[in-house]
Amino acid sequence: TTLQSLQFSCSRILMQSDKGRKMTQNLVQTVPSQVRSVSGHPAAASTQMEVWQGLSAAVVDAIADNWHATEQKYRAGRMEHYFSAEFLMGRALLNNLTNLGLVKDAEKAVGAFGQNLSDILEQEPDAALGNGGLGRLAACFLDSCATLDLPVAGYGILYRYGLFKQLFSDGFQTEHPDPWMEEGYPFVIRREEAQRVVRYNDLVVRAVPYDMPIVGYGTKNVNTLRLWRAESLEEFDYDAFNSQRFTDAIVERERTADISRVLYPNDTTYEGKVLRVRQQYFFCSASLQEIVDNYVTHHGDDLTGFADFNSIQLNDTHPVLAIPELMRLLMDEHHLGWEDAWAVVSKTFAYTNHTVLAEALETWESSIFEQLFPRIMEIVREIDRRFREDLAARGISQDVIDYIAPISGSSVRMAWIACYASYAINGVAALHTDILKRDTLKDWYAIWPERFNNKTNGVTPRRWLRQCNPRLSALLDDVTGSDAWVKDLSLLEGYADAADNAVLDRLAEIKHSNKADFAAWISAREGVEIDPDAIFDVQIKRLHEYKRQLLNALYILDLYFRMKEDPSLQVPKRVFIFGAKAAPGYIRAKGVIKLINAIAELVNNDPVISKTLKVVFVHNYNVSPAEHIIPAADISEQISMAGKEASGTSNMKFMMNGALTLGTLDGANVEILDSVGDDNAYIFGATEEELPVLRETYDPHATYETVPGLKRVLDAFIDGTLNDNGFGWFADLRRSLLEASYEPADVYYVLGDFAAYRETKDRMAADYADQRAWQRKVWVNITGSGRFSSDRTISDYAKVWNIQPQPIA
Ligand code: NBG
Repeated sequence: TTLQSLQFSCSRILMQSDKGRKMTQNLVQTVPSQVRSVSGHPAAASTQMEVWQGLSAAVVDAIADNWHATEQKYRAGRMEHYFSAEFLMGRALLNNLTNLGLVKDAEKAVGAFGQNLSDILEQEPDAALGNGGLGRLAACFLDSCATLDLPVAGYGILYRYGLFKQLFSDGFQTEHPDPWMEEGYPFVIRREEAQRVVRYNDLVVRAVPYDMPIVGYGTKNVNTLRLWRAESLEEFDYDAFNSQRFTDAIVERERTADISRVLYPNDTTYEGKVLRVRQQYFFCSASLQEIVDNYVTHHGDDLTGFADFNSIQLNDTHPVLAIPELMRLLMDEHHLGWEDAWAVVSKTFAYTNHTVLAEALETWESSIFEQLFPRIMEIVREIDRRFREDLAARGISQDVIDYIAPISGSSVRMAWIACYASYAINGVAALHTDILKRDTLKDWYAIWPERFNNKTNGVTPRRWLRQCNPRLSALLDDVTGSDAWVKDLSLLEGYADAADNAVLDRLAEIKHSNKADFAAWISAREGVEIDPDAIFDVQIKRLHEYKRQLLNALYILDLYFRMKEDPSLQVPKRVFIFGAKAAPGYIRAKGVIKLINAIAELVNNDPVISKTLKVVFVHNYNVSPAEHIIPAADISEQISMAGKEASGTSNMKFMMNGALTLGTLDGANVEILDSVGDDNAYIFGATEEELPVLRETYDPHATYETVPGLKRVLDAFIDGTLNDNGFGWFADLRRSLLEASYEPADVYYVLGDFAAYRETKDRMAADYADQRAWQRKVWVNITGSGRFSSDRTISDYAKVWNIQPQPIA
């Protein structure tokens, strides 16, 4: 099976088309010497890892001139700076080869000394410097900015350990470190000369930048992601070392290294507060120092014009410390008065909110700020004082002022600082932005409505279609007559009616081949055999109660019981596929993982049922697995409780790859439905508008008693059918749905939506039998996905940012 999976990867690569995309010299000449210098051996005697290193170095070599030219050009003009604690980049090599049109060359280059490109690509670790949607969005945005020649740079942290590696032990999630660049990573270049010093009250550290080239598709421009790494001012304290205090000498070094050691494995809330704040300040301060210095170099030392040349997007509240830090730099180091500095700051920042979950609006104890950087705290207090004055003068009530002031008692509220200082505030889908205006940020909206705007998320069609689905990509080339759609996905709209039977048949074949490839991959990776003729029904995203993986699990268990009860029941073949990590401290989420694995065991080991149903939980879900899963999916599960998923982005990737949405009217699902129409998506469940009314009379226990099948399913949690090894987690899950004394029962309306979900999902599976009709829907989805390209999102942002394309000569 490993062989199969390799052959599969191989065919994927060979299918890549480089038509007209070739930008640089032949790799066949450069690769062998790069490999030799990495390994110290002839290329033919080098390991696959060494070949990966050498080929990657050759790619960096191929883009070096353009990268430099792009940087020079951008730095002299107006730039946007994208500040984000997370960039979930995934693998770089194939993406770069694809964008540069060098896939065939690379094949040939490594083939010349007996290597196979697909094997080489498998050597690369995922750069998992993000948790989920928020970090992957940042990565898609960088791809679009480069492809559109926009002067945008990303800034973040070079975490030594990315998001934890997930394994299953007895069906339980276990977490393991992810030292992703320990063997060397050619796609980040250390810029010794550009290092800065970041000062805390109790620690002074060096911030050393590592630059990652961001190669655009079919353009010469190469943008930059700058990731900062913390290092001690001196390698270690020689005095301590010489006087035999070895430990002391090392302690300081480790305290510094802690800052860029590990990404926080949490989607919504954060632990390890002091360290977390230290990290946030670290990359904000270093990045701002650089941006300010660059301004001085090009425009002189009158900083009042700073915002004419610089704008900064705050990706959620994690980089909000940049606001007081820029105030500090302008006042303390460049001698502006408060008013002038504030005038600059309030024209510089824009803020993206990514969630309405209350626990995610970061607040920090002011004591943490006092301890780490008293001067920043002083500035925050002054922002707070002036804010209160400002709002009182506008006649805002004291209640409202107290509620939205930057400081409340002993806590500092990062979202409120962002809202006050930013010239623009956006949500990430139309519904989400509405909820912000009407609810989460309503007091801000009342005062500054002009600041609010929507930017519906998008995903890059390069990685998420061109690169991961070469078969479909080739079909789109054929139907549209060129690859122009890769840079302008909206072109596909014009072909919505172009699907004759020949195209529909090809669509079906493509999906089937992708599913066969995926079956080989899953067999090698998870040891489960699945049938490509089955319906592949997929839910991949972080594990969270609001995303309702539990609802999906209830359905599967109910279907299992229905089939047991009535062996004559006609059920189409199905494979239910999951991928999800739970935050390590989020026990209930871990309970759902164990539950799904227990259901998988029950179903897959049943000699009769397993002929029709299979359940697969893909461990360590990440960007690379997503690239295998998405092209093979038939059904895209987007089943969050309405009003909770800000946007979602896997919904867009699935749509682009021809999976049909089974979803609630939540996040960007609303816009997907708008794009494809009622006949081409499967929508169910309570709407965000209906929920408050429904809740007034909602009785989960009555639902459990009356909706056929629910009682049987929930009782299986505790009657020994499913086993959680005595942890009591399944009983807890059941209680969370049923018992009001425990906490408000069924907060996420799982039981309330169950009947509608089951009806819709059953109907969807039945519809699959008519392949012509199904493929027609698939085609409408693919051709209607243009507005979910991150190129569209970024073009919208570019207007807010007031930047224009700057192609290099
Ligand atoms: C996530 C939302 C998703 C959204 C991404 C990108 C956080 C805090 N939010 O719905 O849950 O698609 O952000 O905007 O990770």
